[in-house]
This record gives sequence, C-alpha cells and structure tokens, in this order.
Amino acid sequence: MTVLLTERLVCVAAVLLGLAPGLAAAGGTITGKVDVKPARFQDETVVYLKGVPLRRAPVTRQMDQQSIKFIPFVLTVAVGDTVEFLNHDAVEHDVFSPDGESFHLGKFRVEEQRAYTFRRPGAYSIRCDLHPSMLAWVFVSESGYAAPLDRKGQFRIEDVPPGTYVLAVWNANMNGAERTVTVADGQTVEETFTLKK
Ligand SMILES: [Cu+2]
Repeated sequence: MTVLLTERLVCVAAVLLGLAPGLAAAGGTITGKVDVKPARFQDETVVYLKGVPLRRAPVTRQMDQQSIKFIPFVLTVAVGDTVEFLNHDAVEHDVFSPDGESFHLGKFRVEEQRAYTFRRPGAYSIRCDLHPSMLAWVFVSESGYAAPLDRKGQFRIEDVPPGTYVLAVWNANMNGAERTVTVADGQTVEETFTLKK
C-alpha cells in the first residue's frame, strides 16, 4: 500500500516537472573547445553563460590543498555558493583572495577546513600567504552555467534551458570572447573559440 502510494507520488512529481519517468531532465548542451595561445595559459579559462538568473539552490563545493597546491586549479561556482577549503598537507595554509569582495580565512592546519560563501560574481584568484607559489581560481558566475576546460581545451555545459544566451569566455591572462548561442531541448550546440595574447 505504502509502496504503491510512493510510486504514484513519484509519477505525479515527474509529470509536474514535465519529465517522463526514466528520462533525463530537459535542456540542451553547449560543448566545444577554446584554443588558447600561448597554450600555457589554457588552464586559466572558463566558459560561462551571461545574463541568466540562477535557477538552483546554493551548493557547497570543495577546494583541496595537497602537496602545496590547490586542487582543482579552477573551480566554477555560482553566486551564493560556498567553497570549503580543506588542508590535507602536514603544514599550515593561509587562504585568501584579494579579488572581488576579497576575503582572508587565516591559517589552518592539516585536516582542518574553512569555508567561504561568495556573494559577488567574478574571478577570484585564491592564494596562500605562507606559500607564494600557490595559486588557483574560483570563478563565480551569476547563472551557475559555467565550466573550466579539460586537458584538451574542451568544455561542456549541460542541462541548459532552451533559449538564446551570451556564451562568454574568461581567461586570467588575456581578453576573453563572447558569442550568441541558441539552445534547444535535447540538442547539442558546438562552439570553438580562439584566444590570443
Ligand atoms: Cu599554503
């Protein structure tokens, strides 16, 4: 009896959300490549949608500290999201960013973590007062639709609601690029950008 009721509720919920049971969420995918020259700047790149309101609740993401490095090197979040900085090194780290609203989390030891909630969009360089070589980026988008590049310079933004958007590229070292894209349900749009210093 309870199981039947639960099943019915799931079906009703699926219909309300416009989903058939067992099917993936509606929306399109934007994928492609950013050719960055010189290639050593490729990693410091994010592709994102501009001018789209955030449609999801805030989430918490993590940036690790291991072997005197931040991992991942580029993390994309949205306004209102929280990033937990974890220390997995045997030494202290002292995490801060001079960018945007700027913050300083102070020193923390191995297995400790400190969290920060981003309120303003933008690219935040993440640094450590104790280790000048440590650098990473938290890219805070307004839309939540953002992706760093993989090793091959490729990106993928999924579950984009149908519509026309400005697809933008940010790079820490050079001017970015913008282009208008139209996304349809179940379709994949492919875009290639070239950035040159
Ligand atoms: Cu450090």
